[in-house]
Amino acid sequence: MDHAAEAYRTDLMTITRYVLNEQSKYPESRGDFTILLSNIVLGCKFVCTAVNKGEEQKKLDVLSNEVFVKALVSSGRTCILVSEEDEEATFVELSKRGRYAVVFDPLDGSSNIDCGVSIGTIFGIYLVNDNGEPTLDDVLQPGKNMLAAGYCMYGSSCTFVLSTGNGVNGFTLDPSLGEFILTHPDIKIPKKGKIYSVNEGNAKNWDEPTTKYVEKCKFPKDGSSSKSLRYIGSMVADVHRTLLYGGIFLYPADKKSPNGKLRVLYEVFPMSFLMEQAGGQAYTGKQRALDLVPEKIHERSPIFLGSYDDVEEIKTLYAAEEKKG
Ligand code: AFP
Repeated sequence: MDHAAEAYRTDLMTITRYVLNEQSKYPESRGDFTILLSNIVLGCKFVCTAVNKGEEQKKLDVLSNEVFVKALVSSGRTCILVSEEDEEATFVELSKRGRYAVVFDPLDGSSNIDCGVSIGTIFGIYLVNDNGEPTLDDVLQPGKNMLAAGYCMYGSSCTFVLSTGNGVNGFTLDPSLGEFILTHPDIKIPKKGKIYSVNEGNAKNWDEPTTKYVEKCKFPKDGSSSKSLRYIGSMVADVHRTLLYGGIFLYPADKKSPNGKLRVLYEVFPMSFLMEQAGGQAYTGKQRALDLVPEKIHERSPIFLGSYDDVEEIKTLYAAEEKKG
């Protein structure tokens, strides 16, 4: 890389410019999505600053939720919001209503805040076609119907990863400009990886396919090398590493939590959307994750996501288990 040229790069692809470029491919588009996304980006910048100031967890959880709800409602482009922090969905009042439904976790991994581990915001966006009153059915849709999904990671740098259904791109916040600049264009996950990521403390309660898979990661019998274990316990950070380096992230079902821990709408779906867009796969143990049709807004699902070949292996183990009956 020519570092001198990098240091003085003058043709900056900001996230807004990127989304405007994408929008110009659709002549019927009215710029609503660009406005919506700018408001999400604004929320992320605010949370980034608050996280860097070292606010305590409880305060940050509440603050982040407030910031995103206010930014999304005031965008005038949303009709329904589902937040991890709010038990009920928010239906936007008529005068501020738009065509998009946004599902989000304002601050995922927040139990890690007080020790400075990377945390993040995760979001997914649906387009609501009907002109009638919005209903919960507008968000209880399979993840494959999402128009866009992404996350913002608050770590050693602030990174925004976005897919509008046309690949995955990563942007890094330049604090001096206050802008997210495209730094990771067209992210593709390696076809196979060397890392597995799971909370092994739950191993005694796992089902057979998960147990066999993790055993295989540690003691492969086909002559391949063992995989390394990396687990941060903050989904955005674990998924971000998986996306860039390859491998697999697992939050399986177990005897105590038959549906796993992670939430379908604002954890499983957005991350699965990004994985598929980057060339990987996402599987629930029963089906392609994005085909799942949620029945409740805070529903949970087991999830296996990451490099194509690694997820293929776990799918094979579940298929064999099903055959056994
Ligand atoms: P918190 O938001 O309570 O920290 O939970 C984080 C999370 O939802 C997700 O970000 C992690 O991947 C997962 O939980 C970690 O769960 P375990 O602590 O059970 O491994």
